[in-house]
Amino acid sequence: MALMTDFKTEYSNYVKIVNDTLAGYLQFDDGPGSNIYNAMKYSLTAGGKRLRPVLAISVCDMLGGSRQDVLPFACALEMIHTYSLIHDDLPAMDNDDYRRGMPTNHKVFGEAMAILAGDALLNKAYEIMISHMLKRGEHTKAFAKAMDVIASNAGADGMIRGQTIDMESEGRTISGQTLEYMHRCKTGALIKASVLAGASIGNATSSEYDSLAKYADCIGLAFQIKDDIMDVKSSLEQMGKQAGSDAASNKTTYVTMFGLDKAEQLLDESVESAAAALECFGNRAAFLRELAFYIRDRKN
Ligand code: GRG
Repeated sequence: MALMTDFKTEYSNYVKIVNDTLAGYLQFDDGPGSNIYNAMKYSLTAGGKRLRPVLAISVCDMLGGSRQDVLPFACALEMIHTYSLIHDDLPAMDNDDYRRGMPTNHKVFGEAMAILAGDALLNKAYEIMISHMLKRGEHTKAFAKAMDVIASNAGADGMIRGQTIDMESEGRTISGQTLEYMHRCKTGALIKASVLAGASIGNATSSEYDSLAKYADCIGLAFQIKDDIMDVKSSLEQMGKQAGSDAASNKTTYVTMFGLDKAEQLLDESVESAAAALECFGNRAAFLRELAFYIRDRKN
């Protein structure tokens, strides 16, 4: 299915709102130590699809929620995602030289500053969410619920757990079950947090929340399978990072485990299931439905 032009325009509009809002959060003076902001800004403004904030905002939009309220949470999600990429690229982890088409943070600012930039982005994310909650003084429960889902999915039972399994399984054979669990944590958890934060701020009913959780699980899986497929099929130019890095580090992926054809079939199935999970929203979910196909058809 070809992507609708409307979808691409709508997606770019969301990205613009996110980028403009992020810029506002990174104003700084040039006093001692302000270089930390240069390092944070470098990775945060290096590009990227902005998938997580786009998910949070579009889910909230679909439910008729407030843009003003969802934006700080959307930006916080992008900051958490960017911190994870900076740390993932460090010599102690994946030791990557390129990210988002540019030299990695530690290549430009040095390893110690890259660690701090990741830490500072993580902190900034919570500063932004908490200060928005305090400023608004109403809907506190919805904001707290969004923060709870973000914190738990980004932490030791979510993204960081996935990264731990990834590190520990390098060079070893893992089962299909462990592979799926690893990706559900490492990649899927923050994607799910993005969808559910948007759902909380948009005041989803409990059945809407459950449908969106199902959608999020399916696109999270699809995202990872596509990532694995691109790792064998794409070039550095397309991906903005070294292609073939999974094979080089002897990692189990959907492609090494199932072969390319089966991985592509699993990808199609996850995207179809994601679309099916949105049925209860009817036409209101057109953008989110297209987004699932975008995840399958993306080139980077
Ligand atoms: C170091 C705490 C810690 C966690 C790292 C997210 C992660 C866990 C590592 C990133 C490594 C990686 C390539 C994971 C596969 C999927 C993924 C998250 C890709 C990058 O996300 P995109 O494609 O990136 O949304 P952009 O640059 O578009 O935002």
